[in-house]
Amino acid sequence: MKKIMTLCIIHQHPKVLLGMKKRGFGVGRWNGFGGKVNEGETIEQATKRELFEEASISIDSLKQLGVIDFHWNNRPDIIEVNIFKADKFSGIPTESEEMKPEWFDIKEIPFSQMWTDDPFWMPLFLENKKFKGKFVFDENDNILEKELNEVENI
Ligand code: 8OG
Repeated sequence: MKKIMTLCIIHQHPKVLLGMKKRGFGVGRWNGFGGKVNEGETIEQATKRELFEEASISIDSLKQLGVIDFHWNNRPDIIEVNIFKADKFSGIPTESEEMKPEWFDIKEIPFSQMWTDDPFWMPLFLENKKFKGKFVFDENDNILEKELNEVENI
């Protein structure tokens, strides 16, 4: 089964807003904000909802830059992560039960404490390039296969 997920990173050059995931899937890693798309919601609505739930900030406009399918060699499910950028927001990034927000200079993105695929697509993201990809992980989240292509349209 394919799970549709969202991921949103606020990029106010030269900084990005990430959050330390405090519980659940991806715990202990810095990431953008996001989660599952609920029934009856568009992907964009889910992205805005998750950003508000996890960091108490609201966005009006957002731009989808990427979509990546994640597979594991020991699991049947596939995760489709829709990756968005926003540059303006209202509210003050605030720690929630799930995430602790923090700004990082783009030269100091903490890749060693992030998902192992992030260093591959983050440079495209930072340059506002659109991309599609597929990563296959083993049970320890090491990359077994990767495909990543810049595209004209998502
Ligand atoms: O609702 P939950 O906290 O489980 O959502 C997981 C979040 O993690 C969601 O925003 C999507 C995101 N995510 C993955 N896989 C990967 C990945 O490989 N890299 C990054 N950066 N984010 C990921 O589910």
